[in-house]
This record gives sequence, C-alpha cells and structure tokens, in this order.
Amino acid sequence: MTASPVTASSAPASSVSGLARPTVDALRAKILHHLEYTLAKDAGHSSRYDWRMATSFAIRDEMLKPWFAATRQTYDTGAKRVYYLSMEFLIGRLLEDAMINLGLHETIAAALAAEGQTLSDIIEDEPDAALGNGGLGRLAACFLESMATVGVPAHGYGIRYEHGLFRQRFEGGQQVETPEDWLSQPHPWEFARPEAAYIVGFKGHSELRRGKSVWVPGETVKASAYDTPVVGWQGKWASTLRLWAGLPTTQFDLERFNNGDYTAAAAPEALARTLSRVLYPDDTTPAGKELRLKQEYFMTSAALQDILRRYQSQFSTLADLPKHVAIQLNDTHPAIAGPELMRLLMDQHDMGWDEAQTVARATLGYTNHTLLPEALERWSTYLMGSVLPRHMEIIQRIDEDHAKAHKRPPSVGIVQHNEVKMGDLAFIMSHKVNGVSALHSELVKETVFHDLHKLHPDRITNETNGVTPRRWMRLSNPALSTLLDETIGEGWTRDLDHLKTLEPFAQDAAFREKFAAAKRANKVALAGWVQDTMGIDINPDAMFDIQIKRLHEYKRQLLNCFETIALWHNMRQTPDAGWTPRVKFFGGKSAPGYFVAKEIIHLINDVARTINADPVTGHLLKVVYPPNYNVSMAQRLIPAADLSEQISTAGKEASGTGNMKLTLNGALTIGTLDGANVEIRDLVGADNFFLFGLTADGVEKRRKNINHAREAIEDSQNLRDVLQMIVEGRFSPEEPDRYHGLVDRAWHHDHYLVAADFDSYWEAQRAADALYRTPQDWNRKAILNVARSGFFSSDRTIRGYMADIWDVPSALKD
Ligand code: 26V
Repeated sequence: MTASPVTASSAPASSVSGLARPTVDALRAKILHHLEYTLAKDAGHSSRYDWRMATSFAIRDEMLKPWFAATRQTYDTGAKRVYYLSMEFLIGRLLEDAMINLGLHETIAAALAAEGQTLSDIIEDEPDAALGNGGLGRLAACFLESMATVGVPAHGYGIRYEHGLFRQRFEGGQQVETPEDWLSQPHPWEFARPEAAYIVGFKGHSELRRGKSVWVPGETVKASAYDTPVVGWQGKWASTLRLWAGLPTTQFDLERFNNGDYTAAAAPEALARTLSRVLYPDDTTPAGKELRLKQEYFMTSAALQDILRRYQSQFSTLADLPKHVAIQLNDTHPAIAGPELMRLLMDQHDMGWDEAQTVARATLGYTNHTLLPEALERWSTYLMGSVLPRHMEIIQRIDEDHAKAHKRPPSVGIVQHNEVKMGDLAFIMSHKVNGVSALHSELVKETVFHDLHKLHPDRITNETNGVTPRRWMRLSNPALSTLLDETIGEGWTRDLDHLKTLEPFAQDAAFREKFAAAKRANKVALAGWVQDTMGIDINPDAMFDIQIKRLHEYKRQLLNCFETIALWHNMRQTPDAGWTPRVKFFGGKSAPGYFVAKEIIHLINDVARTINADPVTGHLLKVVYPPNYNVSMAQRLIPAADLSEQISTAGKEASGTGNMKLTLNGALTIGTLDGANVEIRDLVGADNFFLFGLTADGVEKRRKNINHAREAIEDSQNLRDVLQMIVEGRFSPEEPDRYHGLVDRAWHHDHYLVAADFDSYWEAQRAADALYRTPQDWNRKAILNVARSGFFSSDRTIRGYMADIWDVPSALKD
C-alpha cells in the first residue's frame, strides 16, 4: 500500500440532515477497502477505472441506508406505490449525482485528494448510461430522482439494454453510428436480483379449457431483474430502478454442444438475449419490427408480474389493487399493460372480465408525449395476433365493450384497418390520460383524442414537464449554484420556487456583475473544452447560442442553419457594422435511417467548416457541432448558454425539457409558441423572451396555401441568398450539387414552414444581438429568467401526478 498520510480534515464536510455523515477518513478507508477487497487491487497500482469503481462502491454503501429505510417504511405502512413503466431511462452518469444528493461531494473530494486522486477525473471516467433517445427518457430519469426527493414509494421499470443509444461520429461531416457499450465495464450501481425472475411468453395460441381461455405460448424467455437505487436530495428517501435482462428458459443443450453443434446449443440464449440487446434508436416511426413489440411486451409483462407478486405478499384482495398501486405508462410503448394486466387477473387469478377491466383501468394512467402521426404506435393485427394471440382476443373484446357502452363515431376504435392503435388502447384502459405541457394537452384533446375526449371529457389532464434542479443546476452549474446559495440560501434545491426571492437582485448592479462572472466562468470552461476536443478557438465574450436536441425536421435545426448562413453572408458584406459576435452550438443525433435529418447534419457541418475557416468573420462567428451529444455533454453546454434555441414549428413539440434547463441556467430563449415555451414565456415575462413565428393555429392556416414556401422565399432577399449559396455549392465545393435535393424541398415541400418563419426569426435574432450589446440589460433579463423558472422543477410535476393521477401522498413528514 502506497497511500500518502492523511492530510485532509477528518471532520465531516457538508451536512445531510437525518443521515449519519461519514468523515473524510471513514470514506477514505471505505474506498481503500473496496479497492482491496472488492476489486483486489493494490492502491499503488490502481488505474483511474479502479479508483472510480472503489469510489462508486463506497458511495453506493451510503445509498443503502436511505434505500432500505424507504423500502421498510413502505412495507410497514402499506403505503400506496407508484410504478413508472418506460422503455427508456436516459440516466447519464450517477457518481456525482449520488454524491451531491448525499451531501458527500466535498468529503469524497478530500478523501480522494488524500490518495493523490482528482475527483473530477474520476467523475469523467464514468460512461453515460444512455438507455434512452431523448426527452422522453431523460424525463423518466428526472422523475425517478424527483420521486426520491418528494418521498414517493416508487419503482421505475425498464429494459437493461446491453447497448444504449449509439455513439455518433462525424466522417466528412456525416453522421456515422457505432454501437454503445456501457456494459463492457461492470456497472457499479446495480444489484443483480436473479431471484426476481419471471417467464414471459410469445406466440403460440389461445385455447379454451373448462370454459376459460388459456394462452399456450410457443416461445418463452426469462426476465431477470437488476436494481439500481436512486437517492433523493439529502438522502431522505430513495426510489428503485428495476431493469430487466433477457435470459433463456431452457437449459444449455449439452448434448448438442458435445456433438459439436455449438451454434444450435447456444441458440435459446442468443434469442433471449436479443430482447435486451439494443435500444431502438428511432423515435419517429414505429420500428415495425416484431422485436420491438416483443421488447415492449417483455418489459411490461415482467413488470406487471413483479407488481402483482409484491402486492400479493402484502395484501390479499386483488380487487383493491388500485387502492395500493398506481401504474404510469410512459407513452404507448408499455400500452400492452392494459390487456396484460387483465390477462393476469383473469387467467391466473380467476377474476371476471368486468372486474378485471375496472381494476386495470383504475390502476393505469397514460402519458402522451407526441402528436406526430408517424410516432403514434400502431401494430398490424396480424403481428399482434401472432406474437400475442391471447392479448389480441382481449384487445378485440375491450374494443367491442367500448363500442357497446358508448355511441362511438366510426373513427373511434382501437382496431381499425387491420391495425391496433396503441394510443386508443392506452386511452381506453387508463383512468387518466395526460399531456406534458398546457398547449400540448389542449392539442391532445383537439386532435389525436378528439373523439375519445368527447366520450370521456374528464379523462385528459395536463402535467407540464419539469427537470430536476439537483442535476440540472447544483451538479452541472456549481458557479451559479454557489451564487444562489450565498444570495438566497440553499432552500431552492429542494423547493425551486425559492428562486422567486432572487427577483429583486435583478436590479442590483453588484449582483448582476457576480451573475455575469459565473456565466463567464462557465463559458471559459466550455471554450477550453471546445479547443481541447475540437481544436476550434472560440471567444468566451461572444454570445453562446445553443440548440441541443435530437435532429428532427420539426425541431428545425435547418432554420437555425439557414439563419447562420444569412448572418455570415451579412457579416462578410459589412464586417465593421457593429455585429454581436456569436458562437452557434449544435448538438444532437439523428435516427440512423432518417435520411433528411442526416442531410441536415451534413449541411451544418459543411457550413461550420466553411465559416470557421473564414478569416474575414473569424472574430464574429463560429459554428461548433461536437459529436455524440449526450446527458454529460448537456451538463457542460447548458450552464454556458446565453441564448436557448427553441424554434420548433408551433404545435409539434409536445413540451421540451431542454428549454427548461436552459432557462433555469440563465439563458434567454428565442422561440416559437410551442410546447412548454408558452409557459416559460408566460412566467419569465414576454419582455424577457425573444418570440417569433407562426402560432399553432397560424401554421394550420398557412399550410392551406400550397405556395406558402415559394411566396415566403420570394419575399425574403436574405433567404433567397441563403438558398442560392447552398445550391451553388458554396459549402460543398467538392460536390456542388450535394444539397440540390434539400433546396428543392425547401421551395416545394416545406412541411415544417422554415421559409414562412424565416424573416420573423431573423428579426428576433437581431433583437437578441442588440440586447446583448447592453450587458446590464441582458443580465437583468437573464436573472429574471432564473428567478421565475422555479415552476419547472420536476418535483412540482411529480406533485401534480400524485394529486391528479396517482392519489398518493408523500411518505416524508416535512
Ligand atoms: C416512439 C418510438 C417508436 C418506436 C421506436 C422507438 C420510439 C421511441 C420514442 C417514440 C416517441 C417519442 C416521443 C417523445 O420522445 N416525445 C418527447 O417527450 C418529451 C418528454 O415529454 C417532450 O419534452 C418532447 O417535446 C417530446 O418530443
């Protein structure tokens, strides 16, 4: 052992109420213990990975106390439990999150320093757990943390994908995907629970036995559980993330193996493993693949079997299930839960049809996250009938019952045109259906569920999304967090509404200076990272303009790209016209098969290459598109943002959550009246938000004019110049006609109204430029954005679900 003598204080660093706090010495000893006895490594010959694992194990030990206490209290009090079923949990790194929530950040830093290790290096060594595509998966992760903070007895259920969201590289400016392999190293936060395993069937047929339908599956797999504890702020409560891995149900075929048929011997294992092999990276269209349907059923069935097993270990009457259990469906991906819960209640627990349906409906809630028709799941009745024959029978009867009970218009019905509409199934089988922002919930009533809403006017409700202030402020923005602590106290971390008390400081010049200094420090740090990783030199005093999100036509990165070209073009013509220097950041992945989104990525990279090489505008404009945007990169970019780009075609973005994170971190928004932007603008004030573009109604009207794009382009000299430059190959001289298709679509098939909104966007951008040139005004507005964004805590969202949907009180006393 080559450890240096203890030099750091042995007194506990920061405090966590209600928790016995380990000292620096105690944690140092724990880390060394795990290094030696868990990892069998000598401290003198340990790698960064070894130190990270040992540190993670030491912190995990500290999570067990609140986790056990929460579990025990839930059993002892018979409290109602919440189950959040989601195909995606976009967790990111866990080490720093756990340390911060347990109040151990400084203690661990000191313990590691005493061993000659640097905490930040160890934090950076952890791979992101990227078991999600974007907003929907990240929301699920924020909810788990908020449920642990607010005191909800909660489990998240999902799939333990071996490969999370693909890694993105750029080759010649084009996106190239490589598999992600976060499990190639052991994941220190999880506990394998081989004793919690369930059989999940597929295919086969349904037959009548003594008057009862019985499903005889043709294939079976085993779902085996892995648990990760999630501790809330100050370790007062904890929730559990239970992820399922696929295992074979049949024993390894030794005879085949001995006969040399190795492939056949391993076949059942390969088949089962496929179910938890990879996350579907396409969030625009149903993958249309049998495997995707099987994955959804695999997760849902295992979760429901586990929920019923836990329920029956505590309570006797299944009719009381909704009194003790609330199950939330994160989009339609687990919508098979309705028929599956009914099947389990009827076929395995002898409940009658009507009661099973009543119980299932009272237990389930469904959250809709998109209105895009191409993202609404539908499965062919053929596929559903062959993969889940018993469920297909149940779905058909649910549909018939519903038709009988309500005078339905012909457009209503779960099964239509030989397809099962999973949204309608989820709606009919849930007691509450919610949208994720005020505008979205209204549009849900008017569009996708127009007819069902008429039949069930009390069912649809709104729960505006939120984000956890622990990760998205305290962890990612220590500079601003410390300033807030000093100015208004630490209370904002638990109750984000405390930010209101910051409002008067917007008028205080000395505070504005400090606020600006915190932002600048974050920008300097980001500039250093950009220089180190991409070799691009950027000016931290330029406006940092940031658009980070999945690549989608409706999110309109193309509009931002066109404006970037127009800005550059104008700057080149009059470089001395007093321009506000800018750095445009883009970040985001396209679905691998989404050709148009990939073409937009290519264009942005071509534009970046051209602009960044221009000596005329070098001091005025840079474009930065770091590859492989993920949760950790978001944590780096968001605290450094001045301007938040939320520019989707109105009516298309259900909510957005990046918009909330950026506002909270003191960026001003340039945005359309879409999703939660509407609520952000209402709260921060119209004067503190750069609004542009058509409204959702305006979009619908404008589309009726088939010449909308051509007319807008003809009216805009700026936009004509942009399209001309692209078409001439200004950004792709090696292949001048590279973007002819893109430009042609801009003229003739502009479904997302890029052209119609271009001039209005340009004006709003110039207003942002002007304001940025008066720093005290910009900073005043930025401070007001922070002070007025307390509403966007996911703690508030969770309290909304508890009151409106789950009927669950907090298990915490205060
Ligand atoms: C659909 C599919 C289809 C099959 C393949 C995998 C897959 C994955 C996701 C989806 C639907 C995605 C819906 C979605 O991500 N909605 C986003 O939800 C966020 C949280 O509520 C919200 O902030 C975003 O505005 C919304 O786009």
